[in-house]
Amino acid sequence: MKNTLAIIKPDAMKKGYKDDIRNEIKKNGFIIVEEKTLHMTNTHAEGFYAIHKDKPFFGELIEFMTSHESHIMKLEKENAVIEWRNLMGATDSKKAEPGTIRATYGTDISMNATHGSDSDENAQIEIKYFFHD
Ligand code: 3AN
Repeated sequence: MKNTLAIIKPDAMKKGYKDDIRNEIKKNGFIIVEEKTLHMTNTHAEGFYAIHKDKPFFGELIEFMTSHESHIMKLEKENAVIEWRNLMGATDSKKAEPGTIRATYGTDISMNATHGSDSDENAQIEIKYFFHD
């Protein structure tokens, strides 16, 4: 599978990191096939993160994801899901390896700058969710 869904989240957008993160993505051999900037509504965010609806951090997650614009991208590269997760680093920015996007641009486990699909199956679902293709 060559595609994955990436999101530059509200914290990174607010701080003006959109272009820096896009450049890192391209420098690392990904093609940005489709992209759009979107201010998620509650409905968007709750649908996207439905898998986490019973988690204690769900309310906080929705509030964060609807707090500002996000930049949504369909990425293409061989082994896109794994390659993008490796470039992002660990979910918690404080634990992410130096040099990864989350270490460089994120703050902690909730404000972690970017999202990436966690499997080929979810990548397909998430790409459809935002790009309807
Ligand atoms: P990843 O985005 O690395 O796949 P998930 O799917 O476990 O991580 O979590 C989805 C999003 O939920 C994370 N990107 C993060 O913003 C948020 N999140 C995960 N765990 C926590 C937590 N313990 N407290 C607050 N937010 C969390």
